[in-house]
Amino acid sequence: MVQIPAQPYDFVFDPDKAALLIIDMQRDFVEPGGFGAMLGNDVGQLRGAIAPLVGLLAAARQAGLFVMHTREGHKPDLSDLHESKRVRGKGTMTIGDSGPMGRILIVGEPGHDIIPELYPIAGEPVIDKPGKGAFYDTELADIVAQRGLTQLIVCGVTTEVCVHTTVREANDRGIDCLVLADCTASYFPEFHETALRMIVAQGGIFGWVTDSASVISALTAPAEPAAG
Ligand code: TIU
Repeated sequence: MVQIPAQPYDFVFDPDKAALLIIDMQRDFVEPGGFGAMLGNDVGQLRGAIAPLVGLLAAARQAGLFVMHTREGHKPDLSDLHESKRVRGKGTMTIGDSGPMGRILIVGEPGHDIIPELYPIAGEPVIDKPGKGAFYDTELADIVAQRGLTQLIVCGVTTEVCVHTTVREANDRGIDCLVLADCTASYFPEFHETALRMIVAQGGIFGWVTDSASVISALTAPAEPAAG
């Protein structure tokens, strides 16, 4: 057990029951020509999270922390795409249409894949999710149960959409979430700040917030001597 300084109070980190969950660090969200850009966003707003995440991921792997990745997207036949999501926004292009990185938000297309800087390695589950939350219609709850996980260190994009939805889903399943301010990002900086404040308000109604340096310190801290 290691105490990690956090808001609204210290997070008691138990690496044996924790995992790093990296949400949707896909080309479709952080590179031009993908889903995020199609929605009218400035994808450059998200890129600041990449460098801190690279450092965190290296430290997590070094420490042997269990790592999971998610990708938002849909099957090529769109059988897992609700019509409500397909038509939302009334844009000229939508999910499944062809763009510069292949069909938008479709599994197997270049844009759907995780960015090279954060590419998963063997042993790190990649959870494909059709919704904003990582628990909806995925195997994540089974993995959490099988491994006895009770803590998630949550990173990725975007703070107020897929990160927030996942944190809320996890919270209702009895999982403590520690969200990293520098390893999450939004197309709207003010939404990022407010989303983080919403997590820690009311005594940590959805969880805790800290930064990658605090987690890296905890991951590299010498083990506590055994009691007695
Ligand atoms: N649009 C937006 O901010 N986010 C998403 O659609 N998905 C995720 O957050 N991954």
